[in-house]
Amino acid sequence: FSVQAALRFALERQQLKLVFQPQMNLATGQLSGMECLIRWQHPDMGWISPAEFIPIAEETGMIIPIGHWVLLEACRTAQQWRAAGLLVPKMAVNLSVRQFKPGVLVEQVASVLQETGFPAYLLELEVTESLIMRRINEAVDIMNALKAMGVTLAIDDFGTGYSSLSQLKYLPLDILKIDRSFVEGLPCDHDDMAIAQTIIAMAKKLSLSVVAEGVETAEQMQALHAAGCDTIQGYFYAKPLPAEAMAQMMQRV
Ligand code: G
Ligand code: G
Ligand code: MN
Ligand code: NA
Repeated sequence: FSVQAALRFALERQQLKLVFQPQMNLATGQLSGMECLIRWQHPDMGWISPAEFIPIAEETGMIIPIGHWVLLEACRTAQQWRAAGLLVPKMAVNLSVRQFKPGVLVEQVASVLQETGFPAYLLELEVTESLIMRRINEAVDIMNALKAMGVTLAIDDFGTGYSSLSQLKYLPLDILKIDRSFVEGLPCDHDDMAIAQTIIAMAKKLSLSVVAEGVETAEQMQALHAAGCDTIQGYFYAKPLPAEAMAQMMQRV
């Protein structure tokens, strides 16, 4: 019984679930967005982290049906919230490199938006640096097509890959997410502080909005705010939540 078969089984038997992590706008203190994260609830092994199974899903190609399910389930859930009269903020969905295929991804996003009725302007897609740098030419075309549909684009785990902001200026990005490894040491670690301040200042000059990940303390939040960061995500504000708990954080229209 291979892991690939187990993943296919998991998808068919509804063992895959989505959780939603709220994001807070630092200027207003209000909910301003959320990131959708996958979980595997295995009947014997309990919760399995995506850090463990996403790489296997990528190797085996299972990321294609799983990625489609994530997008569809996320948009369907968020559209149900809207239909129930909730003020739904922007929702970010993670994409992996294997999903970034010409002739596949753009069509898939368009069909999911059409099928669910979820508006493109509320959908944000997160891509990692390594993804973009590995397939820069294809990536630019796909990203331009997604932008043209009205989707927001974010670069995830920024600072952990090989790209520089000078390369990023050629990409149609809207948001840069600072990796939590640089947030961890704030505000005491001078190197982390310098890196975070530099990333934020340069992102601003490129007109990108900045989301800091993994914010766990008030001190980290204050340091990021002072450095000009727009938005935070992390345990300090909220953990990734089941759909019902996420809905409770939203106001009524
Ligand atoms: O939420 P957690 O820390 O367990 O996530 C671990 C990793 O799995 C993160 O890098 C996150 O980006 C990734 N991940 C979570 N959900 C998805 C998803 O739906 N698709 C992809 N490709 N990666 C995801
Ligand atoms: O790689 P990506 O940024 O997509 O994944 C975000 C991951 O970070 C998720 O797995 C999520 O569970 C995790 N995460 C979210 N907030 C915090 C936090 O405050 N601290 C830590 N250590 N991890 C977090
Ligand atoms: Mn992410
Ligand atoms: Na990240």
